[in-house]
Amino acid sequence: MGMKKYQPKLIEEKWQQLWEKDNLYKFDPESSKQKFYNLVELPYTSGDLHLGHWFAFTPPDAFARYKRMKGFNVFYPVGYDSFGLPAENAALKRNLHPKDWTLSNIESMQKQFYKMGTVIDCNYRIITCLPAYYRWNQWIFIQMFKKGIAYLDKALSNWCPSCQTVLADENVEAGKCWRCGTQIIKKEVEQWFLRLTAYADQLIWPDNPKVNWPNSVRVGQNNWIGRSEGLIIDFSGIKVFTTKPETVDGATFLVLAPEHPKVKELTTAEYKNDIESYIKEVESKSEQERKENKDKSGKFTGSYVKNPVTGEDIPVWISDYVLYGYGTGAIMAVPVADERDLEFAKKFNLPIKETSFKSTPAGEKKINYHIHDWSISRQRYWGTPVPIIHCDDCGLVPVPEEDLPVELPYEVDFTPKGKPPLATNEQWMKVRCPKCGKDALRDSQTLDGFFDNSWYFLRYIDPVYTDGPFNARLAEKLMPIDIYFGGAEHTLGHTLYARFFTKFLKDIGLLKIDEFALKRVQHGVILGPDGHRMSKSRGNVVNPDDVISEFGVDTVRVYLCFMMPYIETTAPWSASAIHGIYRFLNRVWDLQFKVQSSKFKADKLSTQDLHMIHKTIQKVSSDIEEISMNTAVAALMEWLNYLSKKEKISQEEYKIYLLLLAPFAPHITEELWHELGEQGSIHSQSWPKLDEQYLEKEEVEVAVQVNGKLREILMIQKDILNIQSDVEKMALESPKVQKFLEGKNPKKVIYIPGKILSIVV
Ligand code: ANZ
Ligand code: ZN
Repeated sequence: MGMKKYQPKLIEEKWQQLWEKDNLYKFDPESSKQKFYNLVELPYTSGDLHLGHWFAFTPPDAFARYKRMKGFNVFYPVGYDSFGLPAENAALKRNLHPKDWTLSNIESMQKQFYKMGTVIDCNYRIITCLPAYYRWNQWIFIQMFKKGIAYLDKALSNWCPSCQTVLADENVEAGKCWRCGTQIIKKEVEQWFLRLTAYADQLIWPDNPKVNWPNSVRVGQNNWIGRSEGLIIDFSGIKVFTTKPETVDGATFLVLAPEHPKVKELTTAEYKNDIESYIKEVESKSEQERKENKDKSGKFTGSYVKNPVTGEDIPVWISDYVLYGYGTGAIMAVPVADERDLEFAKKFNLPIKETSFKSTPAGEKKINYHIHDWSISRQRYWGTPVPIIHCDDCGLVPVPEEDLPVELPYEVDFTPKGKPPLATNEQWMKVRCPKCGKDALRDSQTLDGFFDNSWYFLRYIDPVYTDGPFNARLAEKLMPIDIYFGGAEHTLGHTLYARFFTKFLKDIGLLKIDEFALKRVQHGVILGPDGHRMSKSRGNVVNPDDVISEFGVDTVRVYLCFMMPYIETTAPWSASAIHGIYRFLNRVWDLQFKVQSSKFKADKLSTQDLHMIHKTIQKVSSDIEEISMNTAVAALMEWLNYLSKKEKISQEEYKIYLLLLAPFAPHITEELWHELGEQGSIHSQSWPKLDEQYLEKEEVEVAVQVNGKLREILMIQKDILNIQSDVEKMALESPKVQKFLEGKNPKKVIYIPGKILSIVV
């Protein structure tokens, strides 16, 4: 006989150890069952699993358990995104080495995952900062280099003076560094780029994609890519890009970006000082600021060009609202048709002229993209070394494959000094050129962490594979990812980069798929009890360890599934609600004492019992499929209320209850399952089968009028009640209605959902 009282502590550790001992969650990639690749974005190794991690991982874990019970071969790995600036900054602050700091964080995070009671098979884990992983970053980088997708270039870049590194545009927030908040400056830096623009067209989402990604993500990515078709038109040797070539007759001046190379030759002596001081002024602005630019500023160069349609001489100005990195870096201004141009014309008293909207001159067709090539290298230490050798004679030479990995040296002075830390380790830097054998130098930059996490999901499949970046045979079996959970902050950036890598890997013949994930689900954010984002400085951080020691893991898991919808919502932590969940599990526990022993089989289930069973099976299953965990748990609470009112409950209904609750509360259900005398784990059972005959057909009466008179009452099923076309079709097919239509087509049909369908003939 088991415990009288629910004591999560005694149950939870016991089962976690038994599950591990029995290899319950061992994944077999060769299984003949249908695969299901369930994935959550890998966590960054910041130290502890905070409540946000628990919220991100718990509903997916419940989902994975449900899919297992539905008979799928579920693959649910987790790894550690462990390179990057935060580790380096944190280590600097604590006077530790980033590697030591990171590896000890991983150890504690690993323990916390274990404590969560997840179904994750830890044998499939990757740690991106270890050579076994990053050698394949280097391998992929070299393939990209050979195909011209990775290239070295000088570019005016966002530079964080405090972190002493280049930042990608997405990492600049309102002109400031996303990490440290320092004002970004512009600096010309030699760096590596990935030619994202070569894939821009392929990355644009079609209207009806074959995969199930949220519309908001697809629209966001398409806007970011920003494909735009137009013409290049020549104004006395200055080329402008326009999407409205039909308005050339309304172009009354040209505006060049201040960085445009022609500015110098166009500027006349009289305006030289003006122009030069304006250029200085603009240098400090970020691209984002320039795009948002509210108050127009600019200067006249003193020169004129010919409008190719009207033949008039029009003045040439410079202004920061024209970006050098887009189109040709020069525009024709049409104040009547373009608001920014109008604002500029008004401010500087420039002419405003009508356009015929028919004045297109011949020009060269051009497709532009707003997205830039991806700046991928950082002038910092804690990342994958760029596997390229700089030789005075041979130029850029990739490290031969057999010499990979180029290991990141441990002994490096990584305090920011304005030159990459790796460059300070001369011994490491010096190398022989693989082509000519002369003295050469390594590349001193490292890859951005977003490189690591653009393909990690392929490495999970066989983390110890040595013949290539990933096991292509198994990848063919297990890819694409069936559901990819993650944060909304990765709409731009990570998920687009991963799509880009997928397309590149397909181009070099390693993959056969176009998209890496069939479905994308973006979770919301859990706030502190005060309704603000949890942060140490606010003192509103809820520590999962504290709550677990008070209520147990299962309560926290059920709470996280129940408190709010998983998908893109925010809600505060509620201390009273967690008590409510704890009471709920206690009631589930106490229900065992009402279970009829199987000797009393005669005690049959009533029609209403059967109805409750199957209604709940249906609701919980379909809600879990939709990742609507909160409503699934609510349905279980409703059924519990029903069961609690009964004198006795049957083994059969209690078993089904436990099976439905198992994905959410794996420990308590396992314990109670065994209390019922079962031998195998509840987590290896099949999901309860729905028998539709026990579901009430939920139908609603809808009155049908023809020319204002009631002619028919239709019984409409609830699920189509709001679909006018379906209800209308049923009405028009009804013989009673047809009689009054007299073969005529309805002139007008008005539908008040759930009430009246009114047909006028
Ligand atoms: C004349 C015109 C008339 C324009 C009109 C628009 C409306 P998208 O759709 O983003 O490609 N443009 C071109 N290059 C630019 C640059 N480097 N910086 C700022 N603006 C630039 O927009 C293309 C339009 O944005 C172009 O068409 C050009 O203005 C401007 F009624 O030419 B248009
Ligand atoms: Zn050489």
